[in-house]
Amino acid sequence: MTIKTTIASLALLGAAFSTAPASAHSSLETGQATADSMYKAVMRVPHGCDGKPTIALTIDIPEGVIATKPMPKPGWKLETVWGAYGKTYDYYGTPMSEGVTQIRWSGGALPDDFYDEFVFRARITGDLAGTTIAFPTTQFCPDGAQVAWTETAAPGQDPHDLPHPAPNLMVVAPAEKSGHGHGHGGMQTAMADGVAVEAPFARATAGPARNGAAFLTVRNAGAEADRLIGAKTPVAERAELHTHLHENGVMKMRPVEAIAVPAGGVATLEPGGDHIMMMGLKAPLKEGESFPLTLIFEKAGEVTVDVPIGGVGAMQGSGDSSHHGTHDMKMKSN
Ligand SMILES: [Cu+2]
Repeated sequence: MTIKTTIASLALLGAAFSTAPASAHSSLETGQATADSMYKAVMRVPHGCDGKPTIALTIDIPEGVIATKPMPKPGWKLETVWGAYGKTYDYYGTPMSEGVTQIRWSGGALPDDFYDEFVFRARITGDLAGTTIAFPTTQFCPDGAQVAWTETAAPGQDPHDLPHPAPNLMVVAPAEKSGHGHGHGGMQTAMADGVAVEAPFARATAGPARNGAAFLTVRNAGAEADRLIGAKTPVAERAELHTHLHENGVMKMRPVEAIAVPAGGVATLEPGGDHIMMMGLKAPLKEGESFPLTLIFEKAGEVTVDVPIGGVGAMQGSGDSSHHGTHDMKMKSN
């Protein structure tokens, strides 16, 4: 393969270029999905054909992936091939025995120097829990040539040795959604998919304040980075992810889209830093009470914790503070 640097195309692509994968293989942006849930697949195609544009692309949908819906792409014609599934699946109470088995985008052009993404949504059925599935993907070129990402590893073979591996998706069993708090010194813990939420607390609200803040620590024992992407609670109209910024010597709060939780690392939401902002409280937050708060993670899904309410200026949970940071966590990582 030749390496070309085209200054004009780099400038044109701007920020989008920085998200191009390091590998030149076609791959799924999110390589892990939960069984019995909807999955948004973003197929990343890092180049066209060898020196020529890719003018069509197909993705084969494996058995057990149902209710597949591709996203139309401007400049490309979208077609689907339907076929019978190997069995009848239950789709929210409706039997489903056939559906999309291949998606085809055509009539567009992905120049060899560029990167593009092709998107679809599908339900990953429970049958696939604990397996790795492949989405064979083929790029078609103007002269009838193809770049086929369709190889799967034979038993005992390292998939990294394949020159053109099919994009893979690892399917994990559904996470335990019921956070089981162990009331150890006031500490609450809940976990899903290797992500543990520790020591949540909120500050009591003063007088008529209609907004409140909650703080907690997220520990990620998994091998993959995750992101906290939202929160909800029945005690407020909405909950936002916020951070604090220093601007001209003034501390300001800003909503943020997500809070990163690095693989094997921790995200700390604490006073003066990142926090969960609860807007439109339905009642004041009273010291000594608690409320449920659901945290939404990009990969681990939803985790609900019970948040104890401390004083107006609380800096940590109301439990025995000597346990803070020394608490032994039990983690489930699957
Ligand atoms: Cu805030």
